[in-house]
Amino acid sequence: MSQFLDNINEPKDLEKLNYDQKDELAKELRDYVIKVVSETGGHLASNLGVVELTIALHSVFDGKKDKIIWDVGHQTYIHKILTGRKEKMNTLRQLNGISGFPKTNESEYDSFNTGHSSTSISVAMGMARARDIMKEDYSVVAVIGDGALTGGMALEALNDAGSSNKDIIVILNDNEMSISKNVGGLSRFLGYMRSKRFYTQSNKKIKKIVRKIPKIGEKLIHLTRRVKYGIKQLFISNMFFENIGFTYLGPMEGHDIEKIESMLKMAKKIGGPVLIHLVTKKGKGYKPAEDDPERFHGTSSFDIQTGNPKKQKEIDYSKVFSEKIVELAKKDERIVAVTAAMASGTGLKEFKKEFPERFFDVGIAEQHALGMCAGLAKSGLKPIISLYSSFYQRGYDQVIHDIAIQKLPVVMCVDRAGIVGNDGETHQGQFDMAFFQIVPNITIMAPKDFEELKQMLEYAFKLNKPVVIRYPRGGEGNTKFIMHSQIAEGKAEVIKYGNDVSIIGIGKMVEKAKEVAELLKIDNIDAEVVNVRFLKPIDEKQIIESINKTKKVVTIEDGTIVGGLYSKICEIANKYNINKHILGFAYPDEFIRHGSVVELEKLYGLDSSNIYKKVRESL
Ligand SMILES: Cc1ncc(C[n+]2csc(CCOP(=O)(O)OP(=O)(O)O)c2C)c(N)n1
Repeated sequence: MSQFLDNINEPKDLEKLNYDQKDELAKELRDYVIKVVSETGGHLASNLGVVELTIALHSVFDGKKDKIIWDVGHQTYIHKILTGRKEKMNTLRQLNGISGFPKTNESEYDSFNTGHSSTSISVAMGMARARDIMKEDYSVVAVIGDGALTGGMALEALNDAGSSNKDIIVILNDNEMSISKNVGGLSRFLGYMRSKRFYTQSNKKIKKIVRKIPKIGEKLIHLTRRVKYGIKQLFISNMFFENIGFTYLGPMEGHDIEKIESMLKMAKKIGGPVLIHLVTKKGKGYKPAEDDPERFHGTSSFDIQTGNPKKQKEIDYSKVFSEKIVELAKKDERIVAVTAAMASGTGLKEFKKEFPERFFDVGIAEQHALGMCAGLAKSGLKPIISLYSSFYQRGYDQVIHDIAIQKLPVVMCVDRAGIVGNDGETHQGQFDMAFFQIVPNITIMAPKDFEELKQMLEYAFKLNKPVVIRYPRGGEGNTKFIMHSQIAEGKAEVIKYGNDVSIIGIGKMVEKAKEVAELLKIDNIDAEVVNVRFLKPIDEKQIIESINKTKKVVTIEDGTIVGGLYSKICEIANKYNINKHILGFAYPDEFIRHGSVVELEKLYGLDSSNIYKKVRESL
């Protein structure tokens, strides 16, 4: 029983509560969200940090009419609970359940879909401009973390918004953390602002002075932006946000609902671009998350009492990468490693520990990270960068323009390639094979298991050119293949010879190819299994040899059907005038929703028993 939460079914219900009751509601919301995430897994620490802010936002704004855009969107669990999805929270991130990110098709209170970082201010600016052109009347609010503010897109948008004079409110949720501790000059600047507690100090001084001015009195505090700006400048030097055109309010304690509400109301009144700087605590109210906000940024299910995960993590691809890259860097001091705010997720934390001066976390800045790798490579070092597949989308031009055209030896590791599962459509890594494949000068590899990843990493540095190595999330419990023939550029590996059907797999799907071959064997169907290893350059010779001798060709990949392995094999067959039906198993040309990887593989017919059935039927 939750005294207040039980009676909140929509934001309007907040009107009935006074501030003490809202504080109680905040406690109940925290307990509820901890309970939910302890079972479903998800982004806990970020949500615990925005409880008061979310209550205040829904108290001041009309979420159906006004537009609240949540940057990244991983911090919207409280928002979901307050906007009619309380009862569905136990389905969070599960197949057919509610998403872990805002979804416009889930609720009219979700005004924009997010998932990738740093988009909110751009979107808000678009909405504000549309509102004014269409002569409509609503507020536009972007809620952005200090981590997300390190992304180039956010800075581009700030630059535009500052000079626009548009009514837009940016709420900077500053908890000093990205996933790990936030980095960079901007983060240092925010730290400086926080330490000064400018707003409270200057605000008191301003009030004192203003009250002394005859006749004008109190009202002046709220009156015009220009006056306020001028007065503030008397006390605050180095006002970055003010200087680029924002009215800056803050920094302010971000867990005081009453204060946040009054600040929001003030921002509405002031008009023009306003930035409210709130200082919050990531993980607030749950000791294990306060003590280790990084681990509780995104967590699997855990025990509430201890905070310990219910399932201990086994070795996975990121860990294998982590160990191997440290081993290689010990032997070659020209190896340097780069990440864009994902040191722990990608497994680069160990590298950082071992070689702090050869490790660079540039913040949520994939474009800069890749551009910087080009510079490192051009100047004689051997950069390796690890980003998640879906975040390479951000740095695509840097891959083409800065790295590939100049054939610079950058090793680009694509972690979370293929379907990642519960984070859903914004995070699925289904496109990388398609978008890397069309770029000239790049070698693309995908290991079939952990051992092959190690070999590929070693090999990649020898190639002395742009290399992509893609591997999936997890990998625990996957087949460990016995066979590991030596890697050679553009050479596939035949795992099993056969005469009836050629099954060509890539990366983790080679395991499925092997399982399908074993199932077909029971029916006396003799399958050949090819581990293609290199999507580019692809082993045309081996592929032609294999498909020429069998009756049927099957491709299996964990990416989109458009432009990946299947497309490549069709191209080869056409090029050499081989007229054979090619059965492609891949994800369809659509965005793949959330659910566990196993469930999604089943749903899209990519589990071995379905592939076997379909191949059997087709023969
Ligand atoms: C383009 C992109 N790169 C990386 C990520 C992974 N990511 C998700 S949340 C996050 C940190 C966000 O930090 P902040 O904005 O400060 O929010 P907080 O969780 O601290 O509240 C990162 C790096 C992402 N979502 N999008």
